[in-house]
Amino acid sequence: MRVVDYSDKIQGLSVIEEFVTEQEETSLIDAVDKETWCGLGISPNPELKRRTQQYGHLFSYRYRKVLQEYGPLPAFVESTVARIMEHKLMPQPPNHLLINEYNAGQGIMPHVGSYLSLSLSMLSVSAVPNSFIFMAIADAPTLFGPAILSLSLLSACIMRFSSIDGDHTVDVLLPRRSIVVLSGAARYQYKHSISKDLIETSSDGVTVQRDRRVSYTFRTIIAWEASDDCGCDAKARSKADPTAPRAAACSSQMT
Ligand SMILES: O=C(O)CCC(=O)C(=O)O
Repeated sequence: MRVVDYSDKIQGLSVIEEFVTEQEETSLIDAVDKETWCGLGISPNPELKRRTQQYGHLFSYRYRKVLQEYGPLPAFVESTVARIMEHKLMPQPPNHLLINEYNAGQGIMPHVGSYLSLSLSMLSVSAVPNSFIFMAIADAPTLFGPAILSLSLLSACIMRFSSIDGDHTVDVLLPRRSIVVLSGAARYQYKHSISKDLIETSSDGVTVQRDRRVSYTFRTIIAWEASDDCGCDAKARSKADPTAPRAAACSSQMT
């Protein structure tokens, strides 16, 4: 394992390379390929334009809330979760695992990881308070805890981080079998996205040839339902007090 610390570019952002071995990658892929995928017209979450699986809890993109507790995360992910906790990458064990599959032409639109809000009628629609401080002010709990992790399997990709005030963009290489850790500003003050391109070139000239990519995203659900306060004045808020962890941003998960 090798930690690549991006905190000089974005506070709270790091990538741990070789987080899982090749053998572990194969078992993680075999495990999900035996399970049922949803998305692309298949329930739950038929509206998603890529295939997904959820474990621990079922989050509905349509209703913007957690609908069901499935139970503990599956056994095939136990050793990965143990490693996450051993390295103190999350303050609390994850209770939600989202698996995304990206094939040719599939990516994910810019969104803040604190909230998976969606409107079916628009591609980029909603934003929410996303800090504990702001939660108290707005009485609007966020759904997920302060660290979000995503493990890249089968393919590398470039994740683009764009500050919610639009002033700063950083492209980060997520190598195959690495895990990216989003906390602090990376988690609350930046949107992240992945392009649909099969050949991606980052702003600093790194080129990635994408293949089928499967990501395991680990989160801790802290509330089942988020506020309807869409926080559309997020930009104004973050400009007003850029140091406070209270920025919100528009999010979209539709692609
Ligand atoms: O695929 C990834 O690594 C990120 C997934 C993600 O950001 C999400 O599903 O919200």
